[in-house]
Amino acid sequence: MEFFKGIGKISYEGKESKNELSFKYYNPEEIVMGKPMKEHLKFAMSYWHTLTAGGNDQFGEGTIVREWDCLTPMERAKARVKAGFEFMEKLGIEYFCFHDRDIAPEAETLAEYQKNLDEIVDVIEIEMKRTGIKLLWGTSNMFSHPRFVHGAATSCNADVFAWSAAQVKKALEITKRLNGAGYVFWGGREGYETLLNTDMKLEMDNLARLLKMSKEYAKEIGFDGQFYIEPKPKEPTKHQYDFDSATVIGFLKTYGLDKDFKLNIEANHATLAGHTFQHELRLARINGMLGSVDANMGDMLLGWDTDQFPTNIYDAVLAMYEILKDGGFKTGGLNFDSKVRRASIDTDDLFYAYIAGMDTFAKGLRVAAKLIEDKVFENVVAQRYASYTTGIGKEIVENKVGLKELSDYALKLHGIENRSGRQERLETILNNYIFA
Ligand code: XUL
Ligand code: CO
Repeated sequence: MEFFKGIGKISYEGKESKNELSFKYYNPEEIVMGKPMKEHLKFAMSYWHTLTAGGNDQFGEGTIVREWDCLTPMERAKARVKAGFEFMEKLGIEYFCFHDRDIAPEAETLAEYQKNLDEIVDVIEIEMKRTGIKLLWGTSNMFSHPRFVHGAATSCNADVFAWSAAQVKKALEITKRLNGAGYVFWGGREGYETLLNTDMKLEMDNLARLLKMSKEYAKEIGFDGQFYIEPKPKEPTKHQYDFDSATVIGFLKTYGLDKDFKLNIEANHATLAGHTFQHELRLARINGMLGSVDANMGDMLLGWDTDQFPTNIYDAVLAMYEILKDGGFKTGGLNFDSKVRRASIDTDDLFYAYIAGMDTFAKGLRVAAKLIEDKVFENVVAQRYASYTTGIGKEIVENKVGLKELSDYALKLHGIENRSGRQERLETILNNYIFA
């Protein structure tokens, strides 16, 4: 059965093409910096936003009706699998990501729910074999159900901690069964609303405990996929413990978990934290923890996570710049944690959305590669910090001097000369690379 009728395989036609259902920049097999674009970009479909989202928000019900909506819960879940794989095949997307709850309906008991999951995983496994599409990462939804009202691993209720552990255990087993390259922890409700009722120390210790147990269990079952934490500063809780890259890196180091995790950086989460997307990626990169990316964008005028498809070329260039400088994705990829707007109710809106995101990142990749090949920023940065390559600067970075030696040196200085940061010149150069 075909779900997306009337839409065939989307192919690369180049920027002159007038066919809206074609790629203008994403040419999967084209070689950029020694490898095909598709291997650089590793696009993934988010199961939740693509197959289960219905357009509902805090103020209104769902607006989007899909063909599978009229089916019974398990039949609907199976139809979604088929639709998802058809969608990915048509777009040439080779990876997907899911939460346990996205793929199968919850049931009265945990055991029944797990049975539902197994039944759907069977169908997913068949589709993966048929198409060659792979699992980028799996995760567990421990935020939607009312039981997580006080959090999951950080809940004040130990039964909820136990339930969360059971959910992660099963999600890890599924992810291993589907040969997932990674596993994500996004702490949806791992935060607080008020400190007046919160034992912050216990909550953070418990969060680390669950992560440790998960790592141990993964080892036990032979799952060697990469573990990630996805930072987000707020929403749904007022304060989320995984606030941003810097906070997560500090947290992991405090609990001795920094060798076991990398970061999954989401663009809209970066902006919610008051950072640029590039800032979050840079911080992860320089700490050797850049793992994967949730590609989307927020609306600068709205203070929440709008999860829009990324069409901002400036951000895409700078994100790809950081990813290329990190040597490219290893286990990670670009997961479109993005959803169509509530008013985008047609089925083909999904195709337009993904094409827009994929073309934006493809162009971003091309521009970033050219910037790196031409060493545009590298030369500028090298020159800017040249004072650390000789003389007193060299002694500083080689840890050969202390306050006394530096004071002796400074006392002999006759005025200090600084050079221009040349920001506007650099912004112009960057624009010219984009416009080219
Ligand atoms: C929520 C979010 C999640 C994670 C996976 O803001 O980004 O969908 O990516 O749980
Ligand atoms: Co995300």
